[in-house]
Amino acid sequence: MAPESLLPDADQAPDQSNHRCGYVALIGKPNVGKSTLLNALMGQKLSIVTHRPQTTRRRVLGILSGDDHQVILLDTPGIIEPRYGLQKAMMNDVRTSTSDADLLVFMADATRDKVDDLSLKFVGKRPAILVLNKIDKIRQEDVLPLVSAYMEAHAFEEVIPISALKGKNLDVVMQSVLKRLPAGPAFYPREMISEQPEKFFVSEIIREKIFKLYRQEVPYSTQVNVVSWEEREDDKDLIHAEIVVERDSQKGILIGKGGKALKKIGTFAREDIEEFIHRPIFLKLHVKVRTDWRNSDGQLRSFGYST
Ligand SMILES: Nc1nc2c(ncn2[C@@H]2O[C@H](COP(=O)(O)OP(=O)(O)OP(=O)(O)O)[C@@H](O)[C@H]2O)c(=O)[nH]1
Ligand SMILES: [Mg+2]
Repeated sequence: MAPESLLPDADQAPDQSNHRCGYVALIGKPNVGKSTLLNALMGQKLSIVTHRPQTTRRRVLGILSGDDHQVILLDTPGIIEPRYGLQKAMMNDVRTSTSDADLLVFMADATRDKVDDLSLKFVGKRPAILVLNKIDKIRQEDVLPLVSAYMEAHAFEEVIPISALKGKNLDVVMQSVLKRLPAGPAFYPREMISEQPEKFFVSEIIREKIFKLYRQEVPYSTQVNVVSWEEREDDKDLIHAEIVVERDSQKGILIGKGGKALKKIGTFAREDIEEFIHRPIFLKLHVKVRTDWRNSDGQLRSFGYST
C-alpha cells in the first residue's frame, strides 16, 4: 500500500469532470488580424505579424491551458483564390485546419463593408462564431450594417466585435470559445505552448524581418529554412539558415551592397530569436536561388508544404 503522503489529496487534485478541450481554427481573409489575435490570446508572440497580406503561410498552433480547459488554437493563412503552387498549398492548410477544428473563429475586418464570400465557403456546416476585428478604427455602431450582412449570409452562432491589437473584448471571445468546446481531457501537457519545433519559429522570425525590410515581390518569393542548429558546450548556439529566392536579381536585392541588407536582416532576426528562445545565439544566413520554387511541387514539399 502506498504511504499516505503519496496518495493524491482529494482536495487538491484538479476536478476533471468539467474539463473542456478542443481545436479552434482562426480563419478569414489575409490581413484581418488572425495572427494578432492568436498572439493576444496566447499572451505571447508565436505567429508573425506584418502589415502586408499573406504573411502566414502555414498553420501555427498555440496551446492555451487553464485549470478547466485546453484550447488548441490554429492560426491559418489568409484565404485567397490561389494563383500559384505555394498559394494552393496555403489553402490546403486552411482546409485541413478547418476540418480538424471543433469550432471556427471566422475573422473579418470591421472597417470593410463587404461580406467575405470566398472565406465563407470554407465554413461549411461547422460551428462558427464571427469576430469583427479592428473596431479601434471605427465607431461600434458603424459595424452594424456589416453584422447584418454577415448574418444574412451565414448563421453564425455569435458575433463579437473586437480589437485584437488593443486587447478589446478578447475575454468575450474566450468565453464564447470555452462554452462551445467539447468536454474532455487535455490533449497536450499543460506546459506546452506549441507543437511546432523551435526551428520553425526561428525561420518564421527571419521571414518576418524580410517582410518588413523589403517591398513588392521579394518577401513573397522568399522561403527560409533552418538548415542546422548546433548547441555548443562553451559557446552560443550556432544557427544556420538559408534564404531561398526565385531569381538572381532577388538574391542581389536581399544581400545588398557589400552584404549590408543581409546583415540587417540577421541583426533584427537574432534579437527576436534570442528573446524567443531566452538565450544568445550566432545566426548565419546565406541566400540561394531555386528558380520558380513557388510553383514546383517537389520544392514545396521539400520545404514542408502540403501540395
Ligand atoms: N488597428 C488595428 N490593426 C490591427 C488589429 N489587429 C491586427 N491589426 C493589424 O493588421 C495587420 C495584419 O495583422 P495580422 O495579424 O498579420 O493579420 P493576418 O490575418 O494574420 O494576416 P495573414 O497572415 O496575411 O493572413 C497588422 O499590421 C496588424 O498590426 C486591430 O485590432 N486593430
Ligand atoms: Mg497571419
